[in-house]
Amino acid sequence: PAAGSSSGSIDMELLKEREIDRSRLQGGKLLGEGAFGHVVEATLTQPEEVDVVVTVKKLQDDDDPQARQALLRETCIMLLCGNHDNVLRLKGICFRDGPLQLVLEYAEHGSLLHLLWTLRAESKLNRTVLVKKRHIFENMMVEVCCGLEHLATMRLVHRDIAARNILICGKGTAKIADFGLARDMYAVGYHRQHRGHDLLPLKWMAPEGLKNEARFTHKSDVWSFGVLLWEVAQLGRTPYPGMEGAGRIYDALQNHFRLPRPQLCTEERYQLMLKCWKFNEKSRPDATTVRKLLKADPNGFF
Ligand code: ACK
Repeated sequence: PAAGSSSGSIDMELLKEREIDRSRLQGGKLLGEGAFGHVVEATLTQPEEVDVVVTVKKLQDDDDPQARQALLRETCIMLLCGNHDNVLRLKGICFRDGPLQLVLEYAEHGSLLHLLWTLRAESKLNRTVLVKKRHIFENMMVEVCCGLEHLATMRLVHRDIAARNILICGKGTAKIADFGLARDMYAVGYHRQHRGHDLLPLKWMAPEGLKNEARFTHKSDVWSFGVLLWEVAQLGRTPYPGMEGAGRIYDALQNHFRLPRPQLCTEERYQLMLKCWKFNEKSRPDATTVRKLLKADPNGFF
């Protein structure tokens, strides 16, 4: 099943295996809030180990059966995803005797998008900071590729690879984060469909996803990864400013229009982005090839 898709069943047995008793959680500060849900930092007590800091995601309206179903479905997908250092871990879920709560690994440094915004502000004061931090971002992009390779081996498609969904843990490790609620917190990157709750990340979507057929494969994640590279080189700016609507973006892409080359990257890095944005998905590299190309050009940013 495609991650984040509305298909796929809810496996209650699987959920029960990972149930966390809500009395083990002690809420802390609010990290973010939106119309559909909120994210808080919390402490999880562990029977025979030291307590850990975790992140808890809750729905704003737990009585909304559709939202609950969607979150449970996403949880099952995350549980099927297995463990990988570059995919944010789901520690468990509270679903009995109260609101649905997802217990996730805590990412000390927040999202990559946030980090890019901070870097943009810092670099206005002192441009040398960019060159100093270059290797950190190179490394993060390689790590995201490793996460994508893992998802591909698990036959999972993320469908929402973007800087807002990459979280940065201690020591600067980049992790592909869960999906769903970020959509709500960073509404600016999304487009609301006419009906329903669905918010679509149009500007990160490959043409086959934008078209009516709405097809998503590993190669559509590679397209989004190309947009992520562009976000890094643009220090977190939003792609295609002023261009709105699936039809308009699709037509532009079909007419060979692509995001322009950012000033803060090498020609080689831009060529890599263009490879990710091949109209025909069969011509796009897979995540393994992208990772090798990144490593071959270790000073591609800034
Ligand atoms: O962009 P941020 O710094 O990273 O601010 C948002 C906010 O909460 C609302 O989504 C941050 N966030 C989301 N998931 C986690 C997590 N697992 N650990 C730490 N911060 C998180 C996100």
